[in-house]
Amino acid sequence: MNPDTRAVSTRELPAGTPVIDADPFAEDVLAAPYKLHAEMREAGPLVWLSKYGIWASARHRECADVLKDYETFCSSAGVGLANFKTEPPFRPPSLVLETDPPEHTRARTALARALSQKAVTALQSEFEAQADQLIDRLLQQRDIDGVADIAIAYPLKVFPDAVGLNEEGRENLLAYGNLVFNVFGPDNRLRREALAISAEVGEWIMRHCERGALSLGGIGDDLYQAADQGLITAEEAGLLVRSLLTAGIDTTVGGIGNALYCFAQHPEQWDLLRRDPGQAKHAFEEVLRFEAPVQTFFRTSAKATELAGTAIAENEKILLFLGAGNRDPRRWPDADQFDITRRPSGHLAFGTGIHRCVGQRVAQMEGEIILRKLAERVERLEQTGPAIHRLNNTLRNLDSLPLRLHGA
Ligand code: OVM
Repeated sequence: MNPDTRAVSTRELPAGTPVIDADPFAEDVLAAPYKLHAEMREAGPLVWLSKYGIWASARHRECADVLKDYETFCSSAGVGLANFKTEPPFRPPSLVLETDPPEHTRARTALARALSQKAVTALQSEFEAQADQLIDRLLQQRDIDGVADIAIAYPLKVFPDAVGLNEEGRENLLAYGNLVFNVFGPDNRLRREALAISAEVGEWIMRHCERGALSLGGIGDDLYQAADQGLITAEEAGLLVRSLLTAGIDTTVGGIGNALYCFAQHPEQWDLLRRDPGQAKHAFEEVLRFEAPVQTFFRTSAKATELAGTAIAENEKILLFLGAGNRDPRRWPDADQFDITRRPSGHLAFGTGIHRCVGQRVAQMEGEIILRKLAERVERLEQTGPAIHRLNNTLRNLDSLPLRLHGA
């Protein structure tokens, strides 16, 4: 059934349930979501979204509690609005994102090995060299687009290189991530446009997940070696490469773009980072708290349960506003303030629990390196035009950020 037109108003809600009629996936809300986030957060720990007939939470505690209780709130029915038990998924489900234990555990183990601290540390010097080269070029250019020239250019070079892909057709990686994250949302324009290109882009992606498309010694090859060792099948290795290519690009593009946006908008915070570029890792975490690239994920109740005193039936969707939880004043003082001196740990931008981002060390390294090197070499990030957001049902991402780089 079309999730937009489900007859939901008839459901009998527990007495006192806060009802939100606004559509969090409306385009004006996606462009500026934080006002509605605050409304939902203040309405209660758990709210009912009447437009979709689902539960939602915009508070830090409840989002974290749901993510940690993977037995009650499962992922195998999909982590978007569509319920895989009643609507067939648009692509074979992810072996790691859209599964529960015990299936999840094996896939996760293979990915965690390929993305271990040791594997990530081995990438560091190349990631640093690529950042240096990029910044050399951009300081000559001076007037740049922070999104195209840094937030896209850097991750789209270093991460597919690390996975083992060749250079050709990498724009398909951006298109694919963008479309998968749109498909998590309701049946709106963004989702329909994503589905319209999913066959063609998906076919390109699947071809590049094959063993023959991946260079030896890369992260992708490591997953096929796990198949050689019998930990997973070769077919599973291909689908796990697909997970890397789905989750590993648009998310880090968003993180780096949002970082440039935060610092362009808060020059006093850039001055603080410039005084101690060693704080770049910490500062990137504050960016992720403040402007989480992945704003939302859903779970589905695997059994009847209770959350924050409210009864939830079996097989109901619950939408978790991670980006709103990250600005919950119950968890952080002055939560709506971008402040790199605060303690941002505990933010939900990587999720939490058994599905917490398995690639987070790669993402953190990309963000840390690019911010540290920019802070060492750029005195001022002057915003020379309007920041334009790229609307997506899940991601908070920029499309354009005109900048003038003032060399130090
Ligand atoms: C996957 C996948 C897709 C989207 C997001 C994600 C943030 C994972 O295909 O496994 O994690």
